This record gives sequence, structure tokens and C-alpha cells, in this order.
Amino acid sequence: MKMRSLLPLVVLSFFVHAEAETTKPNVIVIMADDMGYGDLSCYGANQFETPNIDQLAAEGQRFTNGYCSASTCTPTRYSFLTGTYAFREKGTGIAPPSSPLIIPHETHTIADMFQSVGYQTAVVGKWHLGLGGEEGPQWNADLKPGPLEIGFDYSFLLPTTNDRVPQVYVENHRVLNLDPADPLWVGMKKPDDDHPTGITHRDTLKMDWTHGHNATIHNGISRIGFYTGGHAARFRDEDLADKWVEQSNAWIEKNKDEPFFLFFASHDLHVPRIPHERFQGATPLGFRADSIVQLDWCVGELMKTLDRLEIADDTLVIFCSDNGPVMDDGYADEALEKLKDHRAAGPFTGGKYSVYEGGTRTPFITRWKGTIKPGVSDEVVSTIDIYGSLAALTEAEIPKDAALDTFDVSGAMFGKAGAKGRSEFVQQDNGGKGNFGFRSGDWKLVRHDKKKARNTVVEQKLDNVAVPQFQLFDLKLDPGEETDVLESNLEVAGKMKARLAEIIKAGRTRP
Ligand code: NG6
Ligand code: CA
Repeated sequence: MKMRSLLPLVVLSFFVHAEAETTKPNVIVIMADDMGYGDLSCYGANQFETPNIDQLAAEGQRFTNGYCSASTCTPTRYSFLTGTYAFREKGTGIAPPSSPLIIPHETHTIADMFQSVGYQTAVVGKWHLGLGGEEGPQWNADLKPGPLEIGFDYSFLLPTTNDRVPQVYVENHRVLNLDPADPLWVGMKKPDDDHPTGITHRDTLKMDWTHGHNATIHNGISRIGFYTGGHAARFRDEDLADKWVEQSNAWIEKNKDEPFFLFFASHDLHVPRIPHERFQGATPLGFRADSIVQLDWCVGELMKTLDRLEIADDTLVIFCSDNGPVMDDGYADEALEKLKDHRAAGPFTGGKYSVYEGGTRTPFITRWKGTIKPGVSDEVVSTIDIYGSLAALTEAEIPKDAALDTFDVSGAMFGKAGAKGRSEFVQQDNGGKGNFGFRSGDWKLVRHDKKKARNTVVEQKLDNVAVPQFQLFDLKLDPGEETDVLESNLEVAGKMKARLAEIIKAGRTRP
């Protein structure tokens, strides 16, 4: 292992190799999109294989109580990068195509934290946190503020999510390969009466839409929002995964001698699920599972690079997801029809958009060869605690007014015997205004202020079912949240309601 710490070397006695070694490992966070707890073979999927991610799990810690903080993309990514619960900030719900950057540029992010202790930092893949100032993204000029203004040295992005326009890459401040003679226009209104859409040209689509997603057509797929121009810059959906791997590998290679932090933000398995042709049909479950296999391939390629550069022992890899699973998220890709016995949320209730466990209890794996002891952990860890845990490991200081809800659970995250994860944790849905899950020990309080819950049964496409405002579950006895035990545990429920309200009101939980 190379020695490259700037600080005096610290001996972390719980690690497998107790000799003095760097506490500044490279860090790669691989975030899957819309992947549920049961979507990997190491988490029980048995209709297809994910050998590369399974290998990560076998060589590291696989968590059975790993979470993302929200059940949609933007708030989970917001809280992962800022260390603050997204429900505290307005405008942190699913970002529209022309959203300005939703993280104020003065915010101290996880990327700033890494920079402060000498890391090179990059984000490659789906962003979906907006670009530009109040006036929104300036697609034909500098797209800033963006990742470069909040702590990243390099970015190579899909600016929104691929069911939203536009289908172009953004490298640092610029749309890649944009021809100034063919400017890119993006908007939410049809630019002219003849503009072909998923409604007017539905019979030309290579994948039909089921709800929303019927505006501008690109690559035979209609999307949310409208755009014109920028033709030379447009990509094919089929090529996204290859591009993320190519860009990431090149960046890792270039930065292999520095400590580096890479946020690998995969678009798989978000809709439209259009894996590369070589993965189409890789599973009997259709494009949803084919996209999982594609992501597994990406992970394998990144790990090969670490091996080739002989930096696998110097690199902490964290695999996680941004929210739980969904079947029909707007396109007719047969995810539901071909599901068979596959349980995308594993044993849990709910999926994407839900504050039941299936919305946020997701795969979570940490591997750091030679340092993290392989095993399975039942400790509670979350994407929001990557910030606090890595700050502790690298001895970075977090400013008092930043990262208001992140905790140092590095002991648990890196598999230290006896180390505890979180004792309490708030889960939110998209808006985080009135729907919460609140876990305290093995108790789970569920709050739906409007008494409506979404995507409660992923496999049946049930939307908006009526639920009581409060429910209480004992996750130890009832991980599937099937039996509401609130009436027989009024005291516990009362305390948890009050504590949840206090957490929301206090504005922070980090001391
Ligand atoms: C919803 C979209 C859904 C998906 C989601 C964001 C409709 C009807 N539904 O509004 O398809 O894009 O937003 O997903 O438009 S996320 O994983 O990026 O949060
Ligand atoms: Ca997502």
C-alpha cells in the first residue's frame, strides 16, 4: 500500500492490518438508480446473476440495514452530497429539466470535505441536482454554478435524468460537442406546432410511454420536457453505461497517484431502461433486469482498473442506491409483466416514492481490500453518513453550520466488530413534507399526514392507497411492515412522534 497521507499516519487498530497505513484511501461511491434491496444476487435475486457486485460484497461488508435517505433521486443525492436531510430545504424534490443548481454554491459538501484534505474529486454520470443560477441552465454558455462550484474538480454528466430532456453530456461547464451553429434550446412548452412529440408521433416510438414522458422524441423515445437543436451533442441511451466507465477509468488513471474521490452516478436502472444492445436480453426479466446486469458489468470494469493500477488495497468502494424499486415508471418496458418471482424490494413493503422500508432500504456494500474485514452487518448505515464517516476517517473538519445530519458511523461502515451504526434515522419521500419513516432501534414509525401512500406494493402497481396518519411497526418481528402495532404500543409511538417532530423542528441532528 502506498503512503500518501498528508497527516501523521494513524493506526486504526480495528482494521485487519494494524500496521500504520494511510487513512486517506481513494473513495469511489457507486450509486445505482432505483435499485431495490432484492435486485442483486448477493441480496437474494435468483433469476439473474450480478457476479461483480457479489464479489464486492464477498470481499467487504454487506449491510442488511443499509439505507438511502429518501425514496426519490434528487433528495437522496442532495443529502448524500450535503450531509443534511433534504426535507430541511425547499426545492429539493425531483428536479425538472431546466432546474437551477439546488445546492447553494457556498454549501460545504462532501466533495469540499475531500478537497480540504487533499483529494482530487470527480462526479461521473447522472446529476439531477440542477445546473446554473436562478435563471436556470445556460445550455449554450457556461453551465454554472454546478459540480465544479461545490467541490468537484471534474464532472462528466447526464445533466438531469434520462427520461427528461436534453440527451447531451455536460463536461465541466460545457455541453460536450455542441455546435454553436445549432444551439440547444430546452423548455417545458412545445416550441412550435409541428414539433413531433410522443403524442403526435406515438406510432414511431421504439419504446412506448405509459404516463407522462410524451413530449420531445429523441432516439425513438419521448421524454419529459421539450428541446431543439444541439444535434451533434446528443447521445444514444444505449451508450450511457459505456461512457461512464470510459470517463471514470480515464479519470482514475490520471489521478491514481493522488488520493481521489469519485462519485460514480450510474443511470441504471432508471427509466427509460435502454441497456446497450449487448445486454438486451441478458436476463429473462426484460430491460429492467438487463440494466442491472449492465451496471454489474460497469462495476466489474471499474474494479479491473483498480486491480490493473494496483490500487485496490488503497481504495474504499461503497456501493449504494438512490431509492427503492419501481416497475412502471412511465414507459412500457414490461418490467412488471416479466417480473416472475423476482422481488425487487426483497422482503420489504413499498418501493420508490414510499416511506415504507422498500423505498429506502437498499443494497449497501463497503469494500476496502485488506482493511475492511469481509462479512455481513446488521448495523444501520445510510448514504447521508458517508460524509461524516469519511470526514472522521480522513480527519477532515466539517464546519459547524454544514452537514447538519451526518454522523460518523465509520466503525460500523468499515465492519469494526462491535461498532454501532445509527440509533435513529429519518426516511422521507420526494417532497418530504408530511410523509416520513422514522426508525429508532427496531421500531419504525410511519407518518402520512395526508393519509395516502404511494407504490406500497411494487409488484402490483398499487398507487395512492389509504393509510392511517401514523403506523408503528416492529422491524425485528415484522420487517415487511405488515402488522401495525401502534394501538398496543401507544407510549412508544407517542415518544417517536414527538422525537420526529423535534428532529424536524430543531433544524439539525449533528451536535
Ligand atoms: C417522476 C416521473 C418518473 C421519474 C421520477 C424521478 C412522471 C409521470 N414520473 O415525476 O418517471 O422520472 O419523477 O425519478 O413523469 S428519480 O429517480 O430521478 O427521482
Ligand atoms: Ca432514482
